Amino acid sequence: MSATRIASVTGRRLWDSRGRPTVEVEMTTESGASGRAMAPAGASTGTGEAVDRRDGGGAFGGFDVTGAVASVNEEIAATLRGMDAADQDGLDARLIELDGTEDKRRLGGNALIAASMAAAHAAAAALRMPLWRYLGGSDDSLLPLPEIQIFGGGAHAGRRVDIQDFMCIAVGAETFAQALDWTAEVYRAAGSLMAGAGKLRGVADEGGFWPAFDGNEEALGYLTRAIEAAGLEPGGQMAISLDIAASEFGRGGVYRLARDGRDLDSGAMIDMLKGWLGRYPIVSIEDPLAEDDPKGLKAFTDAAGAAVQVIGDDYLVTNAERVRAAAAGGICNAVLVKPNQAGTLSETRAAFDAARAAGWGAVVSARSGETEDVTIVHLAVGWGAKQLKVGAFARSERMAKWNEGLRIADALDNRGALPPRTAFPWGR
Ligand code: 2PG
Ligand code: MG
Repeated sequence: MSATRIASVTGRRLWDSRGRPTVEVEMTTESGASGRAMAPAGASTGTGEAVDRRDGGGAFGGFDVTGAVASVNEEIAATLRGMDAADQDGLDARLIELDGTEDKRRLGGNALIAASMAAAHAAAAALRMPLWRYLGGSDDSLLPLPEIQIFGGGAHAGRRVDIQDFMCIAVGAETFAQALDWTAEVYRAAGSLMAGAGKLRGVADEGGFWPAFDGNEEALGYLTRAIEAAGLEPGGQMAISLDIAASEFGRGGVYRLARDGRDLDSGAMIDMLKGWLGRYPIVSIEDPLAEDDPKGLKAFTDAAGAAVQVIGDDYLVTNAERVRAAAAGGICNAVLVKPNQAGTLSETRAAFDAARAAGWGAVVSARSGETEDVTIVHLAVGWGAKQLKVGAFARSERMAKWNEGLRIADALDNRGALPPRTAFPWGR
């Protein structure tokens, strides 16, 4: 008997934060340890992502996953049984080979990522280690700097505004706990400002306030005022981070800003964003141009990338090859790392390693459709990723992750210290 040899693999259908079916995989080892993981789901997806297997048809809007769960219980279980849960690379390679498609659509990216992450949980449990430590963490590991949504938008808020995520980053915080304390105050202040202006309409998919704004830029004014109202110095202590998610409203070099009632070409988009950089304390911008506009992405990075983090999400889709090519071409300077975009943990790790090798930033990220699964927090700490994006400071699928970070912090010698400011583009 080997402690980490896989004895059983079970798939089940559970529900995600949007009330849609999702896949959970539970894996046991011969020593009786078990681990489980659930697949998240995106709404603003890049075209190069691993594809979830969904049933289609009338039930649950076509989002049902009985086929993906069957993939787990039949082919995946039969293949993984007897393999070593601690051999992540070997096991993921078998999963990729078994699926046999370019984008994992046969067995389903949702089935594969849940199985791949469940193996890491099972191996860690069999070795009696917390997952973050099993993944490479040590007593002096650092916690990632949180990037936290205050207003939602885009595909996560019925396109009420075009821009998708208005977030804040506690650039002046020294510990993970302090970053959360400050963010809690900003989130509260933003809610009060919205209520005072008669604009409070509940929350969007990731828990950020529903963006009842008259234009995209109005949200930036509110966010800056919320930082001030929380008693924090905009830029010095709390800065702004945006996910433009431009692939959602830009195609073929035309960007249709429905909320502002205008169409921009790539150059005008860049000018608009540069204007925002001049007027608001923004330190990070994700997907400023669309995935089909690498020239625009490069032009933006050339213009702003020395001072601002430019994150590729839809264009890079957590793919190591794409990260290497984009780094060589100077197309952005950081990558969003989403395990389910890649489809297995080892491919996710490869994309993260490629970013590190290029001297890039890397932000481990949740999806807009989430669950109580906290694997990404362990990945960020264990791998030494310096940033974590999880959505807002509300809704338990988000808070589960922030709270898990606080628990991990308690186990560390430094009690949850963040990387020094000089580790980030805005501190250099
Ligand atoms: C993103 C994510 C999270 P989605 O675009 O970065 O905000 O959204 O999961 O819908 O792709
Ligand atoms: Mg994004």
